[in-house]
Amino acid sequence: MIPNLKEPYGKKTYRRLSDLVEYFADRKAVEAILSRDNPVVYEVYEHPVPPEGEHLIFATTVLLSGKVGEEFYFTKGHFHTEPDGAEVIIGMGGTGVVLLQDRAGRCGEETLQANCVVYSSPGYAHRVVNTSKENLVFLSICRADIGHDYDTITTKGFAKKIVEKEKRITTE
Ligand code: M6P
Ligand code: ZN
Repeated sequence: MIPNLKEPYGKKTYRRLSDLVEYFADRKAVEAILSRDNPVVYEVYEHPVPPEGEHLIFATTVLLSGKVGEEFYFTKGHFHTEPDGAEVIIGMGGTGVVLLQDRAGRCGEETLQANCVVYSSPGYAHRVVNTSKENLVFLSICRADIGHDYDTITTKGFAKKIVEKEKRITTE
């Protein structure tokens, strides 16, 4: 049984659609939503620890259900740097996909759901996508001195998109 680490937590971060403008493929759909609203896409609950290799970051993310155009809600996604360590992602509720992409741009995908573990090896960027109608909740664990590289994803993106077409979940 995996404990629900939403409580206690020391830090809560909201990521709204306005924080993700450059990540979604359909910019018109982004602007149309933002003209009415600025929905929360995900929340990260973190227990702060010293940024040292002996410690572990553990964070619970609640990724809401929704789409921007055809594309399902996702986390920004990032590589790790110096050290480029691994991350363990444990599903706690809902259903989705983890995109795992190496620096050469090769992208794989693994299912994430309750009681299921996805391992992001060193050298791989990870993005979680919620393909369900409920919240996708997952716990992530990695070493606390890990560096985060978001720039490579904002400039190059992921090679795969998870979309809904004619009511079917499809990878493009
Ligand atoms: C997981 C971990 C966290 C990350 C969060 C949101 O919980 O990878 O480190 O902050 O997902 O993902 P991102 O940082 O890519 O927005
Ligand atoms: Zn990570």
